[in-house]
Amino acid sequence: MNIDWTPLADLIETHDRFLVTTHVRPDGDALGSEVGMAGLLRQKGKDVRVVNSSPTPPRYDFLHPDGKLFEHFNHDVQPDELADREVVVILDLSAWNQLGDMAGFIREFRGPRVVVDHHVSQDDLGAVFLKDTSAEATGTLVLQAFHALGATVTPEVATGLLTAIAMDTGWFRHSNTRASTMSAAAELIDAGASADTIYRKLFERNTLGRLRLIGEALANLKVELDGRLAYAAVGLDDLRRTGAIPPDTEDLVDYTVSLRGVEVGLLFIEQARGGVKASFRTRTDVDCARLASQFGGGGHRAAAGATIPGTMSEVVDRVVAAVRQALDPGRPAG
Ligand SMILES: [Mn+2]
Repeated sequence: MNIDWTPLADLIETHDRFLVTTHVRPDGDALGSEVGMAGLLRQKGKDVRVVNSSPTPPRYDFLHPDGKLFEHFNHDVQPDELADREVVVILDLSAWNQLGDMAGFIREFRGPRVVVDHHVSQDDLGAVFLKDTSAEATGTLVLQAFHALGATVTPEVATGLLTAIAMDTGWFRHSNTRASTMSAAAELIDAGASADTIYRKLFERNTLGRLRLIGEALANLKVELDGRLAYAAVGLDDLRRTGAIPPDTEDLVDYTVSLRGVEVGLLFIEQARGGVKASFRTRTDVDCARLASQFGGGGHRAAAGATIPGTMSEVVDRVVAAVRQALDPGRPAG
């Protein structure tokens, strides 16, 4: 699927001050795509601020070595300091609830809004949608924008976009990895991204807290339906006890689907602000986006999530019941 990038080209033609943002709890695709989009806009002579509703996880600090690109909304930057922004570019999300603390600001934003994204679920964000749900990552779409707008991929941008694509494909292992994914990666490596350096930054800088948290989560892994469903839960007290921080739970859900015979893997993470984040993964044709949407969330067929009100045990019960129903429709609910 090819996106028509004319709306973005037109906005670049007619505006100067851009705001770039992404979803809460940003991942590699979110932050790497921001590096790319900021690079593209700056190359076009634009004034760019990248402001996120969540802080940048330490795992991704290498994406802005001077520590200045990503600004934390309401912390590094106050809303009134963004009053001069003319256009907002929203990356890797299409749902209001993914904007976190910035949702109110974006709702009231008077200038044009552009969304560049690959998620299936979609709210009416009052935006121009530059979207391809078949893309493996938003980073791939940003790379397409470089081509369409005749911009040069610098080593810094290449590092961001390779991180984006690598993280959303599970380092080129998941079913969304295609020949074109590898071509994009090759182009980015040619442009100056170092795959081995990025790999080490992402996967070989674990903290002791994260490793201990993974150990505890696996020690308490639950298996149901003769091994077709596996799930783990991380409570706030688990974080405290192991010395882990909330972003340390990233990718932990992948262990649940690594178990032989598992069709759906779930990870439940208690949220400091209340409620529980549920992550859904499958390696079969179960539709995770649909499962998550039953709980007000969304995502992709193979990977989705929802933040659900309630205590850990209530949320686990409800979600596990829904997955049981999806895996075994003949069986009575509950
Ligand atoms: Mn993504």
